[in-house]
Amino acid sequence: MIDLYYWPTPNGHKITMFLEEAGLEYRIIPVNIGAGDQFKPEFLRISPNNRMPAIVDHDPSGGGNAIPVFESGAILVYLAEKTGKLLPADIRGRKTVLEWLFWQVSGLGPMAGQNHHFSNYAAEKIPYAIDRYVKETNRLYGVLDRRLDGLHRGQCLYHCRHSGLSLDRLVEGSAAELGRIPERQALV
Ligand SMILES: N[C@@H](CCC(=O)N[C@@H](CS)C(=O)NCC(=O)O)C(=O)O
Repeated sequence: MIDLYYWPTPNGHKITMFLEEAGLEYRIIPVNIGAGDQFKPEFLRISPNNRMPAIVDHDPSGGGNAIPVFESGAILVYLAEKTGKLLPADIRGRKTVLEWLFWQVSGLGPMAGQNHHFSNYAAEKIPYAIDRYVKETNRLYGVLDRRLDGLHRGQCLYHCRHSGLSLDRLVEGSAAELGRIPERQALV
């Protein structure tokens, strides 16, 4: 059984999407980030960065004590290695998936977050900050568009030839996109 410390945000959805796709049994433990649950000491022991998502795997491969994992990218790789799903074993496919996974967690996620903060939530409207993050987010969406366009045109890279949905597509794609694609095998 996997405990998922979760709140319904894009970072949380990444993990529920994986768990559903892989058919793993899990239990959701809500972390209400609006109410400050992420700062509770018991959560800090699992997620030292005070952010959700995090998981605790009570049935780790090879047995032993339960394993806590924080950071969405690390959780996805952990689950992929645990199940053998969505992360190709071959060197080329694996590196491609990890490239796009790292791209998402280090680029698109944080930049879109800053964009939304300065554009929508900041009490003081700072044109320089808004311009900087809007431009960078647009650039990243352009990168994503070209990647998805290439995949849809059948120009996908080595790992795409293998069956199953891979982790980079899961991270890039939205739930809507997953539902839109008729044949999963056609994806990868
Ligand atoms: N790098 C982290 C980011 C996680 C993250 O930003 N989580 C947000 C919700 S999407 C959060 O917990 N925010 C709580 C806060 O800002 O205090 C990951 O990929 O897991």
